[in-house]
Amino acid sequence: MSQIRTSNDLAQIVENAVANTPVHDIHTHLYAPAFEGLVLYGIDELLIYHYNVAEAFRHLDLPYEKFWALSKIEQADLIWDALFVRHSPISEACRGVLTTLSLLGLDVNQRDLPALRQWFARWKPDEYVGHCMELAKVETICMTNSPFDDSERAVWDAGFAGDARFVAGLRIDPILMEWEKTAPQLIEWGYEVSLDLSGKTFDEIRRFLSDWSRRMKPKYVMVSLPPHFTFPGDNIQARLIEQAVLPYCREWGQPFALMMGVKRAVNPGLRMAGDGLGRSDLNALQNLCAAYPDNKFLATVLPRENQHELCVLARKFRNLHIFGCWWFVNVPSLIEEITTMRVELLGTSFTAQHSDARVIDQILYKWQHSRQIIARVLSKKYVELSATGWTPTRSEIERDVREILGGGFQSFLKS
Ligand code: FIX
Ligand code: ZN
Repeated sequence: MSQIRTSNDLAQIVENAVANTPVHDIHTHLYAPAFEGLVLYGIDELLIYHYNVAEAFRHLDLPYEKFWALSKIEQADLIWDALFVRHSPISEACRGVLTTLSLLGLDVNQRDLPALRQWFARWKPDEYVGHCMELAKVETICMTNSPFDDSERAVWDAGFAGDARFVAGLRIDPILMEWEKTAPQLIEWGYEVSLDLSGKTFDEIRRFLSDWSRRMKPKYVMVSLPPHFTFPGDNIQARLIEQAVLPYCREWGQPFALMMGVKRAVNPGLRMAGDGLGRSDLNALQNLCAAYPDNKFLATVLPRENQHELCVLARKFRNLHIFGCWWFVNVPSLIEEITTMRVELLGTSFTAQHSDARVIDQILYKWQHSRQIIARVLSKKYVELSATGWTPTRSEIERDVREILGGGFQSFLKS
């Protein structure tokens, strides 16, 4: 067994392992190139990412609707001016744009937006997706796929041939969060459901999900939930989960992914940038894991205040796999805190990060920033381990890193 001697050696090995292990990005809003218009890339898309929109409006003094009426290029110009020219781009989202450009080999110091636009114009989407995945060392990307999205559905209807780099995740928010709007849609598509959940409703929702499962072959079914979500309960949402979603998941062997704690449209004028967060009641997740040992659950939570409780829940339930530092906790100080806590409470049995990228280029910065932090956290832990006399080998470290960068998630899917 090759022994690693000093803490510097150890840090170097961890850094290399974390930097070079290909990741499975298990939750994104990215699409395979075949989805054409849904594939976002380039400097303007990077600038108008909703994280930047929210930050820019702290400096812009035009009405929201005037901003939305502008072209993407005009919106990007305003954001560039507000966040990069008039102030230093030191927020995580702004730094992310610069890390991305720099990893693409561009000179950010020129502060030359037209030149950046020219550079991106030469790329074709398919080549560019491959280029970003290679640079970011991302092996597979899990999309967020909604049968309720008209432009996306058209691609599935046309018979999407599949793309080995992309896997599907079946999104069901419209069913669980907006049943009154969704039921008529399902009826129109030929499913015999009723607003009051009577008759064949649950069977028919399962049939709907199964039909889409055959098409999409999703790895899991997912929903984002508000802070007030409770389970069990005498409400439509809880009954749909209990009698349609969970039986479907058991039948297809798919985990149910809960992304908890989002408060939609706190400021509707900001559109997608207007969502906030609120502390969630994780008893709901505990009740699900305890009552349904034959179901598998994936979970990530938005509020910092829920992170510790989530770790403890994962210690109690092996049918729960926790993942990622989602959205407002995907900032360096909190990634470090959350990842440290997870390692201390769960060892390596969690998935450290997902990108949530919407623009393909973002996988560059999101993974680069997170990898640096994950490496730092792990190095510290292996040094502490060595102090006991248990010296980790290079292959043990590489195995562990594979586990927290997607390998553990894949084993969980197979379990
Ligand atoms: O619900 C989700 O999947 C969220 O990640 C998104 O709705 C959110 O807009 C986002 O992009 C966060 O990173
Ligand atoms: Zn997301």
